[in-house]
Amino acid sequence: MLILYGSPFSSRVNKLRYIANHIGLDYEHVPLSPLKGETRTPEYLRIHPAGKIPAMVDDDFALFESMAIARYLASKARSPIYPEELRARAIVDQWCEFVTHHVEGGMLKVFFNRVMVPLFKLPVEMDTRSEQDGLAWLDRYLPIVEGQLAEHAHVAGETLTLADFALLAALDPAEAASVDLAAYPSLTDWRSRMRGESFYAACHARYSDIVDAFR
Ligand SMILES: N[C@@H](CCC(=O)N[C@@H](CS)C(=O)NCC(=O)O)C(=O)O
Repeated sequence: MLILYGSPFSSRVNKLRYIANHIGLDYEHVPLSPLKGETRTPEYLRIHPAGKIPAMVDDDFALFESMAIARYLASKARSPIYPEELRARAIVDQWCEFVTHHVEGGMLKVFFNRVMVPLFKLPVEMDTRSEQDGLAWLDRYLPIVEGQLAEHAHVAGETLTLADFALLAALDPAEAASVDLAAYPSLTDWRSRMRGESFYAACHARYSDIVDAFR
């Protein structure tokens, strides 16, 4: 049995749920929350030694790090969202890395400071410098993704790949974090197409609904 662990508050968890739904994998979702201490049990620490989400168990095989899990799921299903041809796969990996480090990295700095710190009364001060840094990252890196989507139907070219799921999940916190994406019309169009897909609706209508449920 395939089990995906992690709260739907985590966009990295949702990335894997979108992928598993798209591929049509039979899986169980166990929505453990780090904020409730549910990822610090001895059982879970055997799956993820740092007590983070997401993590996955496939029968007797455990894995953590969301992109490693994403690649495992797609490869297991031999899905075209992770092409086997060397150069096609390298291009998908390139965009997955770019999106994860720069776009997700920027968005999470903003989301953490604007939403998570006040919402969960975290024992840290809102860090304006980190928030502004996140916005600067988005200002620097989103135009590059916009340029790619102005020329191609998908992030890594003309077909749906892991890079689309990585970007979709990375951008999910935008509304909740008041990050305006209107300056990026091709990205906005791509995003509404992706959010209209059944793999997304099987998780939620909008990610902001998940955040609002905690308000
Ligand atoms: N690079 C990791 C990041 C994992 C991560 O930091 N997850 C967050 C939630 S999105 C978490 O578990 N935070 C709680 C903690 O650090 O204890 C991945 O992509 O899986």
